[in-house]
Amino acid sequence: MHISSILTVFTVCLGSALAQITTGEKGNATVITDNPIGKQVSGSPPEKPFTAASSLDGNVEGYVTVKSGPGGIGVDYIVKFSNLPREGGPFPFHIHEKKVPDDGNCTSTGGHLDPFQRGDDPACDSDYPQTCEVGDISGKYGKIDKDPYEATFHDEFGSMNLGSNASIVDRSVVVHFANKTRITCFNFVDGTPSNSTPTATSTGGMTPTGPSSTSTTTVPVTAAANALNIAQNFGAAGFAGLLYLLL
Ligand SMILES: *[C@@H]1O[C@H](CO)[C@@H](O)[C@H](O)[C@H]1NC(C)=O
Ligand SMILES: *[C@@H]1O[C@H](CO)[C@@H](O)[C@H](O)[C@H]1NC(C)=O
Ligand SMILES: *[C@@H]1O[C@H](CO)[C@@H](O)[C@H](O)[C@H]1NC(C)=O
Ligand SMILES: *[C@@H]1O[C@H](CO)[C@@H](O)[C@H](O)[C@H]1NC(C)=O
Ligand SMILES: [Cu+2]
Repeated sequence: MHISSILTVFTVCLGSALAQITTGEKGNATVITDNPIGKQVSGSPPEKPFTAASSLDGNVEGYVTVKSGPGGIGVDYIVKFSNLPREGGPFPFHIHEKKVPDDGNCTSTGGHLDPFQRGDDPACDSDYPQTCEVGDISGKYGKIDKDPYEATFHDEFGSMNLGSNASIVDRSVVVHFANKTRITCFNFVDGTPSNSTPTATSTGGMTPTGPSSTSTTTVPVTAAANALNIAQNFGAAGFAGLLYLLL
């Protein structure tokens, strides 16, 4: 075999290996560097699921909190889900493009947040998160595979700025069965402690509440553990603010 044919074979193989990475039609996701320090949003599932199933008792509980990453680079997700259906998992979850309307219809949230037009087929390669849909959280970081499920992950591609094509704040979260059926969905609200105290006004079942509302779940939490939880989720400053509100 001539060197040139070996090189040709090598080049062809390399080419097809690279071709297997699917990227967005508009390229790879952009690393976001201008997220406002301290900005945070949070949301929780409503009382009733969108799709009821015999394997589900009430609705999925928990929250998704998103905050600006260190130095304003990307975002940190703090995720907790419990009371999941007893079958039909593992459960994917994503940031969807549109907010949940007042009627709670999860179908109306559209598709995944996908400014670079990657699409969800074929499934994204989590080794290269920049090639995934910005909103494909479980594609990049894993599906909900236990109950309770708790995870935190840093994502460089989410924006906390309204108006950015990768903005998370005015979107929704959808939790699915493995077969893609939408179980529940919810919007984000500003994750300031005043919005997540039990006294926050509610306009109905669809209004998401912040992480501290998880104290209403059946999961037993001591006051101290709950305080720690709040402190971890809101940071020291937010916690001080909450204390101020309580006093
Ligand atoms: C996107 O990222 C992948 C993985 O790093 C890389 O192979 C590919 O060349 C990148 N595509 C573009 C258009 O930048
Ligand atoms: C999807 O999975 C759930 C849970 O197993 C089941 O209740 C539902 O009927 C399935 N939906 C479809 C369209 O297959
Ligand atoms: C939800 O909205 C979709 C279209 O967005 C519609 O086809 C469907 O009938 C609605 N479902 C309910 C339960 O209202
Ligand atoms: C999204 O916004 C970023 C930052 O402004 C920009 O670099 C990128 O090209 C935009 N992407 C698309 C698909 O419009
Ligand atoms: Cu989804």
